[in-house]
Amino acid sequence: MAEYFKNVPEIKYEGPKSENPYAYKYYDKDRVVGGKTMGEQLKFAMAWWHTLCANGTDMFGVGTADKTFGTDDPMELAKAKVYAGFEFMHKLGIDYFCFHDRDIAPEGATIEESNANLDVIADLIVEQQKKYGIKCLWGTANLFGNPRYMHGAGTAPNADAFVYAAAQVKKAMDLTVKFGGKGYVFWGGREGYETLLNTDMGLEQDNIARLMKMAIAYGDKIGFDGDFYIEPKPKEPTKHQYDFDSATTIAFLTKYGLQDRFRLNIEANHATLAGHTFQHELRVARVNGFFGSIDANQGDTLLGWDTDQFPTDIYNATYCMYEVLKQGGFTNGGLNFDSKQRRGSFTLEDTALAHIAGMDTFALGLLAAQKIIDDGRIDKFVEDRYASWTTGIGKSIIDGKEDFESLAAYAAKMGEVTTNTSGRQEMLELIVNQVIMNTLNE
Ligand code: XUL
Ligand code: CO
Repeated sequence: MAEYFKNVPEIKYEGPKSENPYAYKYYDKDRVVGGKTMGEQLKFAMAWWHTLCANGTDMFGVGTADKTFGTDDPMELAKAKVYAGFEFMHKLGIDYFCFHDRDIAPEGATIEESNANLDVIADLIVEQQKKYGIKCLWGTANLFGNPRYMHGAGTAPNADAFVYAAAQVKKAMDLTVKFGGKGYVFWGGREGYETLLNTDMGLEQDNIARLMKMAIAYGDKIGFDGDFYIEPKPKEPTKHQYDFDSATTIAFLTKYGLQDRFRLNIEANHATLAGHTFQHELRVARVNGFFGSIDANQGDTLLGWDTDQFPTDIYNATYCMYEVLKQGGFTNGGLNFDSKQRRGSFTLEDTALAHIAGMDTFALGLLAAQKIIDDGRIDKFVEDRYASWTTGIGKSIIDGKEDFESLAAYAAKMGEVTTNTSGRQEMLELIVNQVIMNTLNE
């Protein structure tokens, strides 16, 4: 069988001192961290669309990378991508993949033709899954690329576009179940608006909730026992997207009674675009019971668009893995690299090196996050900071024993607040630095 990533060897763990670019310095898959192996804690997934399809095309120029895998026939190319993708995941030790329907097989002239193309490729994917023991993390439908979705899919003003979207989601869910996927993602790239002058916002949101309810009902019929996810993003491609950020999305899910089956798929670069940190978005999801899965990339804070870069920022990875560990780890979710190499890094070797860099960054983040927890100083500081809620008047408020009258009387007796203590932000930041440095020097 053809080898596609010819210059990429099987990537092994060689430790932090290794200078071999084709080796992991921190990702030691079987090492136990926080009660699970690194492989189980991190659950890395390859994004079919970026890794196998993205060729560096941007608004100003054609592709720079050759992702034709030796053929220009659309179905032959789809098959070649299956072989190339599994070879790649196997070589890197990546156990999961994520896909859109249109990444894996070309769209035909009719729904039937598109679905027939999908069926051919899906059988090949299942064959390769068995061969390599690789799983599907989540599936989704591309409801944004085709011109039929120019005004949206689940939020389209034109009911026919909604109908087509429902048909596509149905098939994408069938495929997800066929691949054993435990997640189904809704990312609403066109589910938003450009101007309120032509938009019925209330109806649009009611309708996409209807689409999601139909997905839950259909999932129950076909035995989908995983999680549905919404992937918040504030803008791009539409000016304003309804799933702006975690908080907005949680309000939407709660309003429409979708909270039992839906969780969030948080993407680092989408957090940046919403003006939040990645950790903020994860924390909002976690404390409200909506933590699900992660698209692990990074943006450039100087740019206002979704650069989908491979993650190399140790702080962000550490803070992210801190949230994951505090959550008790992933259940159905994992870390999907919704990331692409830069346009100038145009070789297949770069595709591998970019993943290695991203995986090592998150492995280091996991090690540092576990160390922060084991070290205990940060958690202890937070606990002490809220100690006034565990005794006296604080406890009494939490126990529901107080009201405005009793508190006004208490305040009159108490007088001015004299019990504030320093927030010690700089000291805490230094502790994080110290722990990360110790992790690096281990
Ligand atoms: C786009 C994005 C998507 C979703 C899946 O910004 O993140 O690739 O992850 O549709
Ligand atoms: Co994403």
